[in-house]
Order: sequence, then structure tokens, then C-alpha cells
Amino acid sequence: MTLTLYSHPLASFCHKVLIALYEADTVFDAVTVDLGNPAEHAKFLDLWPVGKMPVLHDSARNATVAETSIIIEWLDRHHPGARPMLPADPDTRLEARLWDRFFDLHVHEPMQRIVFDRLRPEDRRDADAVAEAEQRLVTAWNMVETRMTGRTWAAGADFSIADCAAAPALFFAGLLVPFGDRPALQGYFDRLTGRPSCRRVLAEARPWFDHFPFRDRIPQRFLDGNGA
Ligand SMILES: N[C@@H](CCC(=O)N[C@@H](CS)C(=O)NCC(=O)O)C(=O)O
Repeated sequence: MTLTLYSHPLASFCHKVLIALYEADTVFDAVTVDLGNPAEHAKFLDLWPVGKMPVLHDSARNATVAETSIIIEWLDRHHPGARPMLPADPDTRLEARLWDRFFDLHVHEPMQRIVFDRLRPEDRRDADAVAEAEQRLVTAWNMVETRMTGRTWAAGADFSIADCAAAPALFFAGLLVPFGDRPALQGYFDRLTGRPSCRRVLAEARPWFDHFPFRDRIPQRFLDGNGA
């Protein structure tokens, strides 16, 4: 197999790349990496010393590709599938890149802060940092509500890299700071989680949900498979 993705079914940034792979119907080998296993962790650090998942190996070009946005661009360029994730029009492509960055930096990142804080022992938690991350998510929700009013996808008319970034970020962050009365954001989330690629990723994550510290907030439809 030319392509190997080193990832984990519960890891939200891995979901972003898996969605792109499933959208394109790209064939690849999936290697599940358990970062909690010291031997596997050490092996993964040899591949990408930063230690962040996912990482793609492309044996056809003898290339190790990291960072989700770069992996998706690499796939579009070297293994184009049924649907490109980077829009062809340069201005729309830039918009897609902007919203990809937005969802990674202003939704996914504060979500990770809150989750990592919860995984720490209680006496090492940082309530101020959590409150700040929650406030960033409120700001993000207001921005997405404005952006998605009258739109189907985040950039251009078609599903793109921006939507790959949005799906896992909204799924997990929405459990921490609810969307509230924001119909455009809620409608976008429902479209994303109804998409076959996203449903497949959530179905593969389901057996691992017990390891997520806010599992009790996951709506029942995602736990029993009706929403995913
Ligand atoms: N900017 C990176 C972020 C990747 C990332 O944060 N991955 C998480 C999993 S969702 C990870 O590997 N965490 C392990 C760790 O921090 O030790 C990307 O887009 O690929």
C-alpha cells in the first residue's frame, strides 16, 4: 500500500484527515498508534519528533507528511480523489485555507486545552485557562453563526478542507460549550455529522468514547450510532 496513516480513531485531528480520505475514496493503510504505550510512542517520535498525530507516509515518494492541513493538500496534489478538498478557484481556495485555520486555531485548540485540563489531577487544573478557552469558543460560535448564515459549507459551494477541519472541532468543542440559540451553526453541525465521511469517522470513534473525559455529554444518538 502506498499510503499509511498513523493515527488513532478517537483523536480529533486524525478525524480531520480521515474525513478527507473518505471523501476522496482514497485507499490507505491505517496504523493505530497508542501514545500511552511507551514503545509505540517512542516509535512514533522517530517518525515525527513533535509527537502529534496524524502523520502520513507516502512510500511512492518516500515522504513523511505531518500537520493535517499539509496532509490534506498533499493528498489533493499527489492522490487526487473523487472530490478535491482544495477548491480550484484561487480566491475560494484562500477562503478555504482561512476557515481551515480558523477551525484548527480558534475552535480545535481551545477545545484541546479544556480536555487536557480535565485529564490532569484536580490539584493541577487551571480554572482561569479553562474559562478563557470557553470564552474563545463563545467568540468562535458567534463568528460561525454569522459565517454560516445562508451558506451550506464553510468556503465555496462544495465541501472542502475547511469542513474537514470544522467537523471534529465542532463535534468535540460543542460538548464543552453548547451552540445555544445559533441556528446557522447548529444547521451546519447537523449537515457535517450527516455526511457519510463524518458518520464513518464517528462510528469508528464510538468504541473509544469511554476514554473521552466528557463522554457523559455526548448525545445518545452518537453513542448508539443513530447520529453517526
Ligand atoms: N497542528 C497539528 C495538531 C495535531 C494534534 O494536536 N494531534 C493530537 C491528537 S488530536 C495529538 O497528537 N496529541 C498528542 C500529544 O499532544 O501528545 C495538526 O494539525 O496535525
